[in-house]
Amino acid sequence: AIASDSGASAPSPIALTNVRTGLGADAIATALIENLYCLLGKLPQHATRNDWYMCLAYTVRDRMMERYVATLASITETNTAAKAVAYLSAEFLTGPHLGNSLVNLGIWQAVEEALSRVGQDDLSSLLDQEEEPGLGNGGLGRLAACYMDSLATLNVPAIGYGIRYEFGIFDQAIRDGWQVELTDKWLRFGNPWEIVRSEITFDVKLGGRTEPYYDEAGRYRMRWLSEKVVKGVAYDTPVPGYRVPTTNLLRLWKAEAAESFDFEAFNVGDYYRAVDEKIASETISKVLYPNDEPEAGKQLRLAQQYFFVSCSLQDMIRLLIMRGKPLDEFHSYWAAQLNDTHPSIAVAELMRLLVDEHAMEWDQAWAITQQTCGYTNHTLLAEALERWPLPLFARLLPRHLEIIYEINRRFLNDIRLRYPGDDQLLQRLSLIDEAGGKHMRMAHLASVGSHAINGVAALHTELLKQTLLSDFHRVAPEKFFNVTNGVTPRRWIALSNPNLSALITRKIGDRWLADLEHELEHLEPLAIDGDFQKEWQAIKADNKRVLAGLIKERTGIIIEPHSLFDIQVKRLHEYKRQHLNVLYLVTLFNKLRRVSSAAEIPRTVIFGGKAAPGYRMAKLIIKLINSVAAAINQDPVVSQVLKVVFLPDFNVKTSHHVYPAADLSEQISTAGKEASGTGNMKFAMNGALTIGTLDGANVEIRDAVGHENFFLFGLTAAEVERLKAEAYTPRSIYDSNAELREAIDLISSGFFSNGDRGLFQSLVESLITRDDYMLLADYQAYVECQQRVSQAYSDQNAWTRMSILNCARVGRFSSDRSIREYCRDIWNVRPIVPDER
Ligand code: T68
Repeated sequence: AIASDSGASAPSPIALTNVRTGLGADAIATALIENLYCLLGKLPQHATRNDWYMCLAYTVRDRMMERYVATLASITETNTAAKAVAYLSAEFLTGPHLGNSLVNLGIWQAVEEALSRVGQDDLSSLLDQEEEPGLGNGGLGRLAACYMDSLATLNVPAIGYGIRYEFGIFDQAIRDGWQVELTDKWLRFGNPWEIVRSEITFDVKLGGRTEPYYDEAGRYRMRWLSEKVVKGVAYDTPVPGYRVPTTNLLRLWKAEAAESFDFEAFNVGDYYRAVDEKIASETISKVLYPNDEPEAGKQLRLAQQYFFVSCSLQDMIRLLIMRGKPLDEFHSYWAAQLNDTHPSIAVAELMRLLVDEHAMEWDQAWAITQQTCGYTNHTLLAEALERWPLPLFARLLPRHLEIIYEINRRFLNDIRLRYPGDDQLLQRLSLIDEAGGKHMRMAHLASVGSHAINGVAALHTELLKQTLLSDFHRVAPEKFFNVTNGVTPRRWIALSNPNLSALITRKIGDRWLADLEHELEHLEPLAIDGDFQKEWQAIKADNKRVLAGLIKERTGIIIEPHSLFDIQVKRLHEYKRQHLNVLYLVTLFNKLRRVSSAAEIPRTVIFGGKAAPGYRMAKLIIKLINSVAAAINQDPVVSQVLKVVFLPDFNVKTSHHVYPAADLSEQISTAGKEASGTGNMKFAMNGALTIGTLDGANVEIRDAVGHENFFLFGLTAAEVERLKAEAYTPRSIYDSNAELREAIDLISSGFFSNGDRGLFQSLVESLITRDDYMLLADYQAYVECQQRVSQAYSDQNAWTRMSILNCARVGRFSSDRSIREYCRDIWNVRPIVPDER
């Protein structure tokens, strides 16, 4: 057991002192001072806020180490026989660690008390001090972080494997309404949460050529003579479960130069070349790629993917051997999940390691590979699918190309036997796209190499089976699963909405945070309880005041906390249709300038999100939002009832203040385009009502909360497809809808751009001529739906009842439920509680 202040601890092989483990305020206060002296070398009177943050972080990390060591032992010791999960992901968007750790360890109050004993009364300012690791773009990276939290909470041994980017997602500033990107120097002041494992390193080969040879047994084999080698070094971050003995780890790889230089042999020139090579090696883990970037410069991205996958698989083999298990039982001890295709080179790399490095027969290696791997798809958008030009692939990974050709040859042979004469089918299934310049289809590699393929929401999985992977579904239907996404209630309710959390606990007890699916629904009867409604409203009002303060601080804009907070936060993308929201705002602006606004329900419309640096249309939409916001906020009449805010630099930390303050959640993507969405779940859990299309997990959220508690509008995915097939003509909608035309014409007129009629022309053109994302088709339905929202909000009691029901009924969108499904359907792993010493 963890030694505590009060109780005696069980005998431990290594005696840790109370200062390192004690969970009471005394021990924590002592530890803070010790760390201040011993780790930071400071006197309390000279310590800065960051010093206090650092020593608190170390103090908290210390308190995870006993469980972390025990959990790691369960993955490395010979006498434990549990299967573990390796979650392979190019992104982990963890957000700040401190607050989450306090929640999961259950030491929030003890830490507050300890801090006040050492003269630090403001925990929240220390929480604010943490620079978040922005090692992800958006939903996919954040999902990986929620899943790590749930794995630990469910006592499933797991390692999250990824890349320790030196620069994460850029920081966003807004200048003159435009997005400006600033580098994210998150490691500037050090990272107290990670432990460098200098002894855990692997060599990763790149480039060069292959060569056949005969081994000692006279067998024909292949070897890879690489052009260069880089070294991966492990950096571990503990991932504590919520009040359980398990603390898993995130193991992120940093690229360094392989130390193979013979310094004595160097002359001066070679010395500098050696340093150049060091720099070149380190670029591999330098920077996170934004999504939606165009093809160029992609070689480095493939190198990043291969780099982290190779280190991770080598590490998994090392850990298996440490446990004394033979390599042919690899799949009995590891379930590897591929988070989208970014780690899909794992299929070829595992084959290479087993066949080339460990001399295993192909068939056995292939069976192991397939049984080990599972593939999660996160998108159907054609432009987002990973395809590598063959020449680029061959240059970087010549041996993997050969292996993939062999996988493909065997796979297509098998298909040929089962479906004789269907050459079209072979072409469509092939791992190689022969059309145009040849490409490697990574989704096909992941599908062939995995025993399970899953989509991330019911609708998405159906569409996956019917469209993108329909041929794979035809030849191997048993591989397909749905696992609807989920989010962790620890971060997204307990940490970000502490007052709501306390209220819920007061009413239904404290089990809900560990069992959202079954416990949260006990709130339901309270939806019509007048006193409870008042408390609910008061908390929402408080949260709105906090967000209003943050907005004032960041943008200077003063908003009315009693207005309806209508929020759309997510990455900027045309399919997410932030500009549909803008069309509605311009329509409302036109209306409010004409007629008295006395009857209008006051609204504050808040946007947040980053655009990929190379995505011009997305950046133009940010400029449009800011331009329309300026006009509305300046208008003396309209601004009485409508304010528009673009909150800069939306990230995990900011989002803690956003979801709890929302009345209305905007989930308005073109049906069929948003695989799942996860922000939609965070909003609903915090009592926001959704205005949304039948897309992604919205469908399931609506079914869960009740159709009468959800504002639905727009075309279905099937209707979108049908309309597209019938030659959709947005111009005819523009011609026939006067309000819409007025809104678009006002944008074109230069009204929002100081008379510059050219500024938004490309955006307007694309809407009127192509409208790929069907904004005009859904415009009228959206405007009318927003009117229903306003009407509903005018009855505060009815609204509050709906708000409570939204929260009470979304328990199934806990990532704990998702992870249980992965464990049961895909990984075949069971919880094990590590030995508490
Ligand atoms: C998101 N995908 C989906 N991709 O868009 C969202 N892409 O519907 C879903 O809820 C979420 O995944 C979790 O399943 C992404 O976030 C990326 O960030 C990304 C990053 C690099 C390359 C491509």
